[in-house]
Order: sequence, then structure tokens, then C-alpha cells
Amino acid sequence: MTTSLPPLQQWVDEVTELTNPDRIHWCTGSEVEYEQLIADMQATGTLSALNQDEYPNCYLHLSDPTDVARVEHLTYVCTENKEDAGPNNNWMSPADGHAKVDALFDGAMRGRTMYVIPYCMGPIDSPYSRCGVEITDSPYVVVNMKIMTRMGAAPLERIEREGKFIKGLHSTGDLDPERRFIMHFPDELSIKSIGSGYGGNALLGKKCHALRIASFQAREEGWLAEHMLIMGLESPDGETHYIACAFPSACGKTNLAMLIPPHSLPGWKIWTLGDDIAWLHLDEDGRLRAINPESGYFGVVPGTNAKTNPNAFDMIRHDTIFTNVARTTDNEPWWEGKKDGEPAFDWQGREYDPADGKAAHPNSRFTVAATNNPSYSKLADAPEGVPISAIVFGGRRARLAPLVYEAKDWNHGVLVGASVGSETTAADAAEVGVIRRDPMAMKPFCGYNFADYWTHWLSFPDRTDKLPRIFHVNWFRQDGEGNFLWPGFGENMRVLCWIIDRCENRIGAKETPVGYLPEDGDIDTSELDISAATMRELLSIDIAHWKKENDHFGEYLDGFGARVPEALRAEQQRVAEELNQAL
Ligand code: OXD
Ligand code: MN
Repeated sequence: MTTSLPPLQQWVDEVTELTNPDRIHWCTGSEVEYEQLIADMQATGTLSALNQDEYPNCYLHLSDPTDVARVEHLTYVCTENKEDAGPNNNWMSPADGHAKVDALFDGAMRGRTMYVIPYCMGPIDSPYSRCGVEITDSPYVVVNMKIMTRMGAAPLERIEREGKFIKGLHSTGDLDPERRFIMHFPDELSIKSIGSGYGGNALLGKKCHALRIASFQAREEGWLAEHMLIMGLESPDGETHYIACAFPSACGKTNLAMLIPPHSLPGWKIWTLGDDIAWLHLDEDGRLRAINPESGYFGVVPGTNAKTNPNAFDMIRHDTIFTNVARTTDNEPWWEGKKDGEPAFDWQGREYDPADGKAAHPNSRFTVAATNNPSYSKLADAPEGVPISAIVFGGRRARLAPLVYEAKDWNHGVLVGASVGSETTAADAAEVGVIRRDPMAMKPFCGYNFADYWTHWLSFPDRTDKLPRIFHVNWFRQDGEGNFLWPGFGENMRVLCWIIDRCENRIGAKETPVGYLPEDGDIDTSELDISAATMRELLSIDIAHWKKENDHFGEYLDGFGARVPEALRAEQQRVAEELNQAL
């Protein structure tokens, strides 16, 4: 196979010349191709079959132990002007960026097959979708892209028709962390990634295209590319509201996106559209509509069990690629928090010895088609997407943020989103309780200067008066002894019901300097073992603590200098004044 599109053919020829592969394979996206690649990888030891009776069509890949996560310090945005990348990104000039990685790509595919993967982010016939082509020397990337994107012949046909595509060049190189770079060239709509086979660094449709490059395009074209799950909440009388939620990585987006409502809320159903990325566009009526550009989940495995995420636990029982989990003696996948079985071999393939650390890598992953999810929403494939009633931000805050609150208006909501942060835990930092600022949960993913990004968010009320309401949730509030106050997981549905009631103007709220909070008793706690005092604590705000937080955020904004939009400063100062008055 080749292509009728000259610029694509020319680029493939240039890459062939540079990287020197032994063979070129244009991916069709067929099942036969997938099965052949799975068989080839088993033959070379890249993949091994798991227990096929218990886990049909499930396979295990073990990464190089130095290549198990995204590498933010090796991820660059290459723009002519450093200010355009902003303090939120590592920067290199495009000339330096190309020179640095092209030297590493030189001959990198010798002895290997080069795969050309045409893909479409979003429903194949949606005007909101965007296509790309990833060239890679990793068959593991190809099979993962088959699950995570619409890939192969149909996207190639769309690319040839439209003549437009994002160029993504990837090679695992020699997996040496010293020769690992993830480079983005937003002005050229291209990506070059070398030295890593890990999902976020290597499946270029995901973070590189659908967030970093897409966020840049979205600003130019007037839409938003966000690190958000999308879910539908169907009420007992059959009305469905869609919400989009942005939480930093590892704050439970996948669990929330497919939660099962508690028995005490009979008749409610959840429909999952996406667990990681949302592309949001204003439609002709001025409503914000969302599509999920992905078609699968690349989720964290540890902690997944029948209680925390029953839908995910079911969906990864078949047709799943596991990466860096442990195995039992029966060759079943095993991970910490599975609550079933014992590990026999760890994520490095060694006989399990607790002295070597965890059996499954804490960032071990499942790759699975969205259609495997029992709560899959067919509208995930709808070209027009779904209308969004609420945008929900969240972070991991032990003390500060209440269980839920609502922003006063869109501009205040932009401040709420921009101030998203999570406190570091003992597991990931020497200093516990430090705030890691993660505006809109996009710190690792915004492809341009955050100050310009906030300006873009603030431009939406000029274009429509039908914007969704904005909320903030915190599932992680703790008492003085460090115990979580809120049960989380399926019970989070109770908070989502309050959010829907607010969107429908069915319920009042308490006005405070930080936003609107639920009145006592307005969050349904029936059949939940939680005292009225605990609920009050969960919904309390400490004005002095908020004042410190607001000041801290003001200092953070200073780091972005004169580009910070005036309206965001004004919001921060307005809240500061209200807090001062309340003190
Ligand atoms: C992430 C992910 O790191 O989704 O955010 O993998
Ligand atoms: Mn993510």
C-alpha cells in the first residue's frame, strides 16, 4: 500500500531515507493485521499470552524498567519565540529541536519494520475530528494505536480527501533515557518522539496530538482540547446530562467516568464517553459540545477491583493488553489492590520477592477498547458529540477544598480551573503536602503559554450565553488523623446529582467567597454511614486557609508576567477582597 496524497508520500520517503528501515508496512487497521502483529510479538518475546481460559485475548508486555512513565523533563514545545511555549513548557527552538532528534533518528530503524499508521482522533465522520499519521518502529505501538484510535484504511481515506494530517514520527531508539526526547512543533503540526515505548510518550495520538498539538490548534480555531473525562448521567425519568471533568493524572478520572451509582439512588445510570480527553466546540446554537478523540482506555491498573471500579474490572477480563503488571502461577495478570490471587512473577518478569518492591508497577496499564466497557455510551461515536451541562474541576486537597462547590460564573470558573492543584503524597515526594499547581489539569499537556490559554478560555462568554456551569470537587478531604472523610467511588454519584440539580436550577445554594456550596442536607446521604458532623466538615471552608491559597495562586500568576489576562487577575483580586471581608 502507498498513498495518493503526495505530501504524505513525500514525508514517508523522507523518514525512510533518514531512519533506514528494512521494511515498510502501511497499517490497514484490520483484525487480521492485529492478530498477525500479536503473533509476531509473541514470537519475538515482546508480548506474552496470559491465561486464555480466564483472560481470553489478553496479553502482557513488560517494558524496559527505565521506560515506564511519561517524561515531562524530556518533553519539549519547540516554537520560534520561547514566550509562546510559556513557563509551563520546556522549550527549544524548532531548528535545535529537529537537529537534536534527527541525529538520533538517523539509521534508527535499521533492521526494523517501519509502520505507517493513519489514524483519526474522534468519530471518523465528525467535523470535530482530526487526523494524523504516526510512523513508528514499534509493533506494540501499532496494536495500542489500533485500540486507542480509529486507525488504518478509513482514516487514510479521510486524510487523502482532506489533504491534512498531523505528522508524528516515533522510534523506540535504544531506550536510553539519555537519548529520549518528546518534541512538539506546533507551528508545523508535527511531533518527533524517540527513545521511549511508553504510552504517553509513544502513542502519539494521545497526549502529544490530542492534547499538546490540539490545544494549540484549538486556540487558533476557537475550541478547547482538554484533559477531561466525558460522562452521561441518566436520571430515573430518562433525562441524560453530560458532564466533562478535569482532574490531574492519577486522581480517579477513569473510576469516575464509569462509576456504578449506589443502591440508594435507584434508576440512575452512568454512560461513559471518555476517561481522559475531551474536545469541546461551540455548536451553531452556542452550546458547548464534546467528543472524545480516543476510542479506548489506557488506564492505571493497580487499585482496580470489583469495588473501586466494577465496570473496569469486567472490561479488562478479555481483549486487553496489560503493560507491566505481575502474574500469578496460573498466568493470570495480578496487581496490588486486585483483591484476588497472589503474585508469582513481578512486572520485571522476576520471581516475586517482596524485597524487590511492588509486584505490579504502580503505573502499570491496561489498553482496552471503549466498547468493552459495560457502561459504554453509543454517543461516543456520534459525529455531533454531546452537549455539556457542567464542567467539573478537581484535585487532591487534604484540607482546603470542600467536597463540592460551584463557581459564580464562567470567569470565576476559569479562576477555579486555573487554581487546580494537588498536594503531593508520601509516595511521590520528599516533602508531603506541597501543592503541585496543575491548571485545568493541563500542566503536562498544554502546548502553549498558559497565560494565552487562560485568555482563550476567557474569550468564550463573548461568543455565547449558553456556556455550561463550572464546579470543583474534592474526593480527598481528610480529618486531623489523615482519614478520608468521603467514601468516594460509586458514592461520588451523590455529588454529581447535586451538580445536575444546580444546572437545572432545581436547588438553592449557600453563597461564600469561594463559590456556591450545598446547603445542609442537600447532598443525599441516605443509606450512607456518614454523620451530619462529617458532612458539615466536608462542606466547610476555612477562610484564612483560602486567603493563603489565593495569595499563593496570585504569586503563581506573577510567574507568567504581563501575558496574564487582566480578567483572571481581576477575579483573583475580587476573591481576595471577599475573603478579606469575611475574615
Ligand atoms: C496521564 C494519562 O498520565 O492519562 O494523564 O496516562
Ligand atoms: Mn491523563
